[in-house]
Amino acid sequence: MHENDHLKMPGALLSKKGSRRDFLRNTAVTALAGGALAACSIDESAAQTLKANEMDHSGGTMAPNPAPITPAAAADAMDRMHEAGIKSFPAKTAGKGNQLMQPRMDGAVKVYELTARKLRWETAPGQTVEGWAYNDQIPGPQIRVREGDRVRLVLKNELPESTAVHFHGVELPNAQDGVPFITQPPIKSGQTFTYEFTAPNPGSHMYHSHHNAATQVGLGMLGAFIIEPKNPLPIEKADIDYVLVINDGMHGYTFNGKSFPATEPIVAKLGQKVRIRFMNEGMMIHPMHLHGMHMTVIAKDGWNTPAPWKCDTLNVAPGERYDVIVNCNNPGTWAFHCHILPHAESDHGMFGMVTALIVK
Ligand SMILES: [Cu+2]
Repeated sequence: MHENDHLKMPGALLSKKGSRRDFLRNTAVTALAGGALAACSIDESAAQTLKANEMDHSGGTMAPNPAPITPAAAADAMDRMHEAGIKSFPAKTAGKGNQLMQPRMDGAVKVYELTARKLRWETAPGQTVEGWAYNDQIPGPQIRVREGDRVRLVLKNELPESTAVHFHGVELPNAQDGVPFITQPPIKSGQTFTYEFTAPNPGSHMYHSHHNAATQVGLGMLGAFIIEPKNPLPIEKADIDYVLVINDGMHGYTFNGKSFPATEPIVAKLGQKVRIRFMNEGMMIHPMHLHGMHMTVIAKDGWNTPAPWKCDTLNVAPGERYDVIVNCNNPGTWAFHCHILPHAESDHGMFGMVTALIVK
């Protein structure tokens, strides 16, 4: 593939092609690292078996390999690939996004300095793509301020094209809204632009590019912008506060910039309460489904729900944020994934929008 082909390709297509090819290579590598016997030959034969099987179904052509493939062997090969993917979870990759950023204080003003630039980003083991990022992270650094804080965000643009930062969901004075030609000139390559405001409506918000956004956000120019309330409700109190940014751009189907098996599990102790802040920065709806326990929805787009409501599958549309509480009362490792199944699983195993909630 040419280096810039991903700019033209729909993310889903890239994800599927990339994941199938790379998944085999990756699982072989991770299985070997874990000491599994003959992992490479298992995976290669599994791939050939499945490929031959697919050919039999599609055109009735002869399998390219000498040995005839039995359906049972093909089924076993499929199982081995699924198992290898699960066993490698959580797989290590270079780079971690969504890291909490500490501001620099200028008097009483919290100053966040961001630089937008290109990088290489590993979404799953061995699967490295071009990314456009804030401070070399995808998602960009997690910004958390308190309602009423004075906030200054300074963006330096080292990208080859213009950009701007929009604070999605934050009810700001018009001049701070970050939309080129509506509220500000574009921040051209090499320029620096400063936003400053007093943090208004609390809740789970986002920041992202609002210029050539399908490309820029798809390549990683997004992050969580959380305004903590002065007076939190009792139901908001949780032992673990986890931000889960969903995206489906050029990097495929990702949670916090990573695809399964490189996604990060949420780990809790029995009896703990976990708050999950879903943020969809993608272009598709992703029904997030948790096994074993229900989720209690306490806020939508940062606004507290009139009455909390329960579910196990929660549709998160582009631009939406939902805050949920999970009462971790059921021990075990629970699958936690998007329920549009082609975003999560193929005949080669799980990929993309899959992680786990582990209750110990
Ligand atoms: Cu999905």
